[in-house]
Amino acid sequence: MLNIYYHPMSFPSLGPVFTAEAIGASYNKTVVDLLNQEQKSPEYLAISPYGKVPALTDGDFKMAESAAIMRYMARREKSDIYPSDIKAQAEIDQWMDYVNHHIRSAVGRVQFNRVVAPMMGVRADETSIKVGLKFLENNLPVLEARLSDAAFLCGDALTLADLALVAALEPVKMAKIDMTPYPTLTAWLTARRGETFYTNIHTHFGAEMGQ
Ligand SMILES: N[C@@H](CCC(=O)N[C@@H](CS)C(=O)NCC(=O)O)C(=O)O
Repeated sequence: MLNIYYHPMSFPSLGPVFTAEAIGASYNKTVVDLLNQEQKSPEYLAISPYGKVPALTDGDFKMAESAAIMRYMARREKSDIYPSDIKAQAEIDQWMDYVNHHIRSAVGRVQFNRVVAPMMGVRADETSIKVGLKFLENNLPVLEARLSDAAFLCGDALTLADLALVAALEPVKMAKIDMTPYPTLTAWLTARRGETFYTNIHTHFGAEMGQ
C-alpha cells in the first residue's frame, strides 16, 4: 500500500496527493508535524534522509522528492497521466521541471515571507519577495500563452505537468500574488480545482488549518 507523508500547508506535498487521487491509487496519507519538527525525527529521517515532505513508502520501498514520487506512482499504476512513450514523458518532464524551478520556487519565496515567516515570528525578507515576484512576472506569461493554445500544458489531456502546476499555484491567494494579468491561467486553475483529484482533498489551500 502506498503511504504519502505530507503536510497540508506544504504545496510541494500536494503534487503527489493530487496524483494519487487523479490515478485512482489506493493510498494512505500521514501528516508530518512540521511545526514540531517531526520531519527531523529519526523515524522520519529513515524515510526521507534530508527531512522534508513529501515522502512516499510502498511496502519496504521509500523515497522523497515530489516530482519523482508523482512519476513513480503514475508508472506503478500505468496511468495515461504519464504515458509510456518516451517523447510524451520528456514533454511532461520539461513542463514539470519548468513549473517546479520557475514557478513553484518563486511562489514559495513569496508565501514563506508573507505567510509562514509571520506565523513563525521570523522577519520577512522583502528582497526575497521581490525576487519571487519578478520571477513570476517573467514566467507566468509563458503559462498564460501556453494555456491559451491548448487545454492542458501538454495538449488535450491532463498530465503530471498540470498537477504540478495546480500544486505550485496553491498559495497564490494566501500569498496575495496578483493573478489578474493572467485570466486564462486563472480560469484554467479554477476549472482544475473543480475536479475530483482536488475536491477529494480540500475546498482550497489552507482549509485544513482553518485558513
Ligand atoms: N524539492 C522538494 C521540496 C520539499 C520541501 O521543500 N518541503 C518543505 C515543505 S514545503 C519541508 O519539508 N520543509 C521542512 C524543513 O525543511 O525542515 C520536493 O519537491 O519534494
